Amino acid sequence: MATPRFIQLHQEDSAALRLELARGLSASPAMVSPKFLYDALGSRLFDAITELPEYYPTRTERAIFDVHAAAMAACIGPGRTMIDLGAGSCEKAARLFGVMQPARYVAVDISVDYLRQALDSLQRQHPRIEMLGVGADFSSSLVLPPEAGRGERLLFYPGSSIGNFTPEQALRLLRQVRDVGGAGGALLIGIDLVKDRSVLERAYDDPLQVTAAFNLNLLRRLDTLLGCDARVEDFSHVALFNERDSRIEMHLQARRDVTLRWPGGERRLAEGERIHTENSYKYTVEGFDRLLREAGFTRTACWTDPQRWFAVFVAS
Ligand code: AVJ
Repeated sequence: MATPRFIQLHQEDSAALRLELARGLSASPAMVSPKFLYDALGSRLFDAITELPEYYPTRTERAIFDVHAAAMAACIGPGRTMIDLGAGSCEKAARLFGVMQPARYVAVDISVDYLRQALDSLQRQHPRIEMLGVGADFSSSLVLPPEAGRGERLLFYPGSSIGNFTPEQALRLLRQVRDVGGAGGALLIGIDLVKDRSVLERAYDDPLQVTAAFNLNLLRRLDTLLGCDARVEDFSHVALFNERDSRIEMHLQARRDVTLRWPGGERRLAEGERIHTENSYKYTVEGFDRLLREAGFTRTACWTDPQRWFAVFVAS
């Protein structure tokens, strides 16, 4: 039986991460990249978010696949190398193996360690699919190791994860995806759509406060990674829909005047001042289709749920 292989590409060192955090906290307005939301606890809290009734993206995307995956597969064709960007538990891709029939599966995530367990058990269930785990941060640049092979590629980027990037950054990434996919390449991508403000804001500020915990957990990471003495009690979770920029923003808002101190720096925040922690861009079907074409994709198809809350695109 085949066994999965694993490769860790370059990993950011702790000095670089400290510098990035210190710079962000010193900026005006203060900001911290959403990539810091996902430590072991943060990843679990995100998984819990996906179970919330208010957080519609995960289950809506799943429902779209349940109804339309066969039609998507007809556009894509079998025998491809399926490259999963931000694979995590590999669960979303695994649900599609039956209908997409990939020859090879390449799971990419920041930490290769997180992929080991998932891929080992997945390989047992799908002994005929060749599997490779790649540890890489593709947010700055998307490069795959030669081990990913030269078969026809299907890039898989579900969950509206591309929403964390500005449209300019998203365009850059989509161009890289097109390049990595090559001549016969295809992209299968999930996109959250613009909708009523109240629906959007409840999805990011749920009554059970799981999203608040997810956001506030960032303060604990400031302590671990930067040695910054931020106190969770000093901040509250804020999520708002910025209609002009078509994005949900998450912030940590100071409940009182706060001074954050870390080795080599400090940042004062007045009561009510915020640290910007995440953007989650929402697109229209037309707007995202335009972005795909700008990125060099010439054929696109799109499926949505009946409420048109979420969209899945196939582009080639
Ligand atoms: C993982 C980036 C798709 O933007 O909806 C969920 C992250 N943040 N709740 C999103 C998130 C707050 C999520 N993405």
